[in-house]
Amino acid sequence: MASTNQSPFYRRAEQEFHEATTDEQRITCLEIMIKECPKHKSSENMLRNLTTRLKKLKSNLLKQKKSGKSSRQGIKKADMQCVLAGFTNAGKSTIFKTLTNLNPKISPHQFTTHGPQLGTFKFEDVSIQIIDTPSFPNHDKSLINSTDTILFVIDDIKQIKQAEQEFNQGKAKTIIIFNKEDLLSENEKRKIEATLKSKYKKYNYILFSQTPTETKLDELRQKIFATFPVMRIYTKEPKKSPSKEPMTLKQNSTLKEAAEKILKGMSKKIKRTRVWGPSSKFGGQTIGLDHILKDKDTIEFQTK
Ligand SMILES: Nc1nc2c(ncn2[C@@H]2O[C@H](COP(=O)(O)OP(=O)(O)O)[C@@H](O)[C@H]2O)c(=O)[nH]1
Ligand SMILES: [Mg+2]
Repeated sequence: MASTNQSPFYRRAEQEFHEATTDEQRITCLEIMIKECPKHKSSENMLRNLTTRLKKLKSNLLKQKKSGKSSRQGIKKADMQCVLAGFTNAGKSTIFKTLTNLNPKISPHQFTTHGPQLGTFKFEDVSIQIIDTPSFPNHDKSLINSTDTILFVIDDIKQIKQAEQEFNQGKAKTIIIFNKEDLLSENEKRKIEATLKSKYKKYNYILFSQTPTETKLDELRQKIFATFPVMRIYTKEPKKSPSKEPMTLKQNSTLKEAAEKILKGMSKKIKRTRVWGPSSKFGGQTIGLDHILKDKDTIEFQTK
C-alpha cells in the first residue's frame, strides 16, 4: 500500500495499524485510513482493499465475541494503560523495551520514536498496556491527557520544571522515572532523591537504568500497577480450581458487578455465591451479591 501521498493522519493510522495488538485497534485504524483515503479513481483499488480488510476484521471480532473468547480474560484495552513521556534521549524507548521485550528504535539520535508504539507487560497475573510516544515537544497531547498513568522519564532534574505543565492537565497519575542511574555517583543519587522527595513530593518516583536488577524492575511494575484504581478478581466454577488470569474491576466493586461482567445479564440466575481471600471471613464463605470485594479475592457462582 503506497502511503507516501497520504495525509499525515492516514500515515499515522497506518503505522498504528501495523503496531496494533488487538483487532479492535486495527479496526479503529482502518476506519481512519478509509476516511482519510482520497476518493478518486486512482485510489479506488486501495480503498477497496481497506474496506475488505475492515469487513474481515469486523466479522472476526463478532465471531470471537459470540464464542466468548475475547471477553473473559482480564483486561480490555482501556483498563490499565500507561504512557511513556519525556524529552528526547531520556531513555523512554529503552524502558519500553525492558518492560515489554519488544524492539522499538533506540538510538542516540534525537527523535527516533515517531508514532506511538503499543506494548504490554505482565505484573503478577495482569497485563498492563504501555505506549512509547514521541518526545517533547512532539508528544501526543491527547494520549497523555487521556491515559491513566504517565511515566515521565527524565535524565536531568531540570526536565521536571520544563515539562510539568504538559502532563499536569489531564487526570493521569504521574510517576517520575529518573533514568540512567548507572551514570550517577552515590552522592549524586542522594541529592537527586532528596530533591524529588522535597520539591516534587507529589510525584511517585523511581531511579532506574537500562540494566535494572529483577528487584528494581519489579518495583517499577508494582508502582505502575498501584496507580490503577482496579482490583484483581479470580473466578472459579464449583469444584474446579480458580482461573489463572484474574479479571479486573474498579476498586470497591460488589459481587453483583463482578457477576454482571462475567455472566452478562444472567446474574438473576445465580443461586449461590462464595468468596475466598481478603474480603471473606473464611475461605469459601457464602455471601450475598451486595458484598464488596477486595483485590485478589476468588469468587464462585453457582447458577440455577
Ligand atoms: N547510560 C545509560 N544510557 C541509556 C540508558 N537508557 C537509555 N540510554 C541511552 O540513551 C539513548 C537514548 O535512548 P532512547 O531509549 O532511544 O531514548 P528516548 O528518546 O527517550 O526514547 C540511547 O543511546 C540509549 O542507549 C541508561 O539507563 N543508561
Ligand atoms: Mg524513543
